[in-house]
Amino acid sequence: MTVSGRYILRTAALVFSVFTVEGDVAATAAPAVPKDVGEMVVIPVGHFIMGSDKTDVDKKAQEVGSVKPWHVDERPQRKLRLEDFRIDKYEVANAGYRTFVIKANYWVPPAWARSGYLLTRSILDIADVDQLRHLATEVFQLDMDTRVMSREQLLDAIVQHQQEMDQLPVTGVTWENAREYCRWAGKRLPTEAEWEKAARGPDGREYPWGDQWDTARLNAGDDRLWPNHVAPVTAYESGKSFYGVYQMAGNVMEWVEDSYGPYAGSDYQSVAFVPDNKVVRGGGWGGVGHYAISHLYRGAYRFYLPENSMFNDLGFRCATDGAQIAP
Ligand SMILES: [Ca+2]
Repeated sequence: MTVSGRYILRTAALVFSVFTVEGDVAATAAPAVPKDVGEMVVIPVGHFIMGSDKTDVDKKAQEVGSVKPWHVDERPQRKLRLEDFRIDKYEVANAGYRTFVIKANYWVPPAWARSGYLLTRSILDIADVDQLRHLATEVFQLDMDTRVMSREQLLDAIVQHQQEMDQLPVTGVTWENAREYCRWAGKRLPTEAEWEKAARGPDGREYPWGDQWDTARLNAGDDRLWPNHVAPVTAYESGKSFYGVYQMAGNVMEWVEDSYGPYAGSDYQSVAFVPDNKVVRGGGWGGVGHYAISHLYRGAYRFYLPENSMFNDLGFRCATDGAQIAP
């Protein structure tokens, strides 16, 4: 049977156990990295604007229950120079992360155990019609009348649903999981500075597409197009950054390499400045409450989470040094 990472799915009706594989996978020191681990964009050497000198004069942060005043950790605004680097054009998608899980025999995101994403076709093929019906309704939660569907129709519906899930960003991964994926793919997490340059361009844009807030250019959680809130990683072409990087605002928040700390020259002090808190950028579909606050999607906005956090609006993308694409 095909092996699919460290994974066991149990449902009331049936138990599918997918065990770690034969020795050849675990024993291979450096499994071949497939080509589908993510198109990259070159961010050329040069200066960009990091941070901001804005002040929360109207105490907007308090209105939404934020203890931290807006902008306080973004100061002072600086002009920094970075060597050229590359960054993933899209958030890391489920499909790429699944390949990593299988090839590297890595831990499966807990959400996949509930969503059935890792159930392979070979496993589905041995399920009878009642088991497929149960999977379709209880695990995949397909919105269709499964009582009238044949075994083949159920299989087709499940496979199509899995293919749609391929294109969604992976979520529910810790900072370490994200780092391990990037390392496996021959990459690394972007630094906080690299992430901000890729998002804001060379001229310090407020949002990836420009300075005006525009809810049509990002998934801030109030877009009814997406039944489970999260959009495919290739969506929102109109919201891409100066360098052509997608969804640097919204969809899923993104881990970066750095721990949360004060910028050089800042006198702001915070108990949150500890190594275990990692910076998270870009804002996600979860937002705050049930409406999008434009502030959370600004290119300069800094958020942080303990490094073992897992959320369904938290993902990542990778970066690597230099402008040269490896053959
Ligand atoms: Ca994002």
